[in-house]
Amino acid sequence: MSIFQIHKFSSVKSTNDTARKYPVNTIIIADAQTNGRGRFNRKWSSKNGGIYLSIVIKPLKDNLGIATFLSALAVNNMLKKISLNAEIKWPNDILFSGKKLCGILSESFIIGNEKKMIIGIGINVNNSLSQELNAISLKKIFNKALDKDKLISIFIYEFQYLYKTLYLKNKFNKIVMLFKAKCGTLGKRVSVKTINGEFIGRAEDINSDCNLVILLNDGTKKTIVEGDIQYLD
Ligand code: BT5
Repeated sequence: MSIFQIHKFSSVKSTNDTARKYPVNTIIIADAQTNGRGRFNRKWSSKNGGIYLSIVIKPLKDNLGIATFLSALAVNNMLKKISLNAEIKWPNDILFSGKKLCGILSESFIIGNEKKMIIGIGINVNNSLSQELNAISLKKIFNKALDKDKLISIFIYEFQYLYKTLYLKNKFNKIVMLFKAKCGTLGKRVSVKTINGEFIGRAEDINSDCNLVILLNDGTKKTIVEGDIQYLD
């Protein structure tokens, strides 16, 4: 039994915006988005055939990273169920052969005197993608169209399991631990672009606040709260 109320739309601006009007434990699903967005207000390509959904969750911890990590684990588990071994890239991407298959955008809002946390998840399934994006779809990987509704059900099942057994039980460190175990960023040489400049070093750890710890070339450590990672090796 799903604890989530599901609402489906053919097209919305952004499922994250639609979700604002709904209570905790709601999932908004759209066939397409006219104004899908990524982090830092970047555009998220949202043509028909992809999965675009947002989940309104209970704001238990003042850390959006935990919500993103939880969802990345659920997407990864869903992909495993269709025999796909994908890679999680800190902080919010799922990659396959170095190309982006899924992106996650967690946001929080204060509405009235209520705080809401919304996790937006975009997965490229049967949608076409422009050449300029370093992106890939499941259709491309499997060389055939996949049953999107079936994937959504598997995802919700996996998400609900992790939400109930870890998140609602305040096992945030366990969520970080599982994420670390699946995260391909750790150990790699990376360049990180942040609003405070670019940093180059080896991705060493993810701390309990979901931040990435980089060992810089001069031997010092730098904690990255937000940024874009590029793999150098
Ligand atoms: C993300 O941002 O990866 C978060 C994406 C979240 C999308 C979901 S869909 C449902 C919900 N409603 C929304 O409006 N958003 C969420 P970021 O790490 O900033 O990556 C954005 C970058 O990914 C863009 O600048 C492009 O380079 C690239 N990109 C855009 N569309 C893509 C796609 N469909 N697949 C792969 N890469 C894409």
